[in-house]
Amino acid sequence: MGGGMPGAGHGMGMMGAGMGMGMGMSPADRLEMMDRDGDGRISAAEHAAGTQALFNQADTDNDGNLSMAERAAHHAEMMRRVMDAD
Ligand SMILES: [Ca+2]
Ligand SMILES: [Ca+2]
Repeated sequence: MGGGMPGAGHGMGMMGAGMGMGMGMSPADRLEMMDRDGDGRISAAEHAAGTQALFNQADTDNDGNLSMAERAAHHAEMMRRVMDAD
């Protein structure tokens, strides 16, 4: 992962060493992740950035498109994380 993410200079990735991969994330956690300025609300810009980050995560071959397989894989990964949370 990483590399080739234009404009992702700060924000996601730097915050909190404990979060991310492997931990089950509740929807609230995900919102919190998107809420970069921590005001408890997701602005359009924050939403766009969060969506872009998710897109980049799902676009594993970084061709700028989500194939059916990539979407399925990403969805499965999300489900797996949710299921793993215990
Ligand atoms: Ca906010
Ligand atoms: Ca792709």
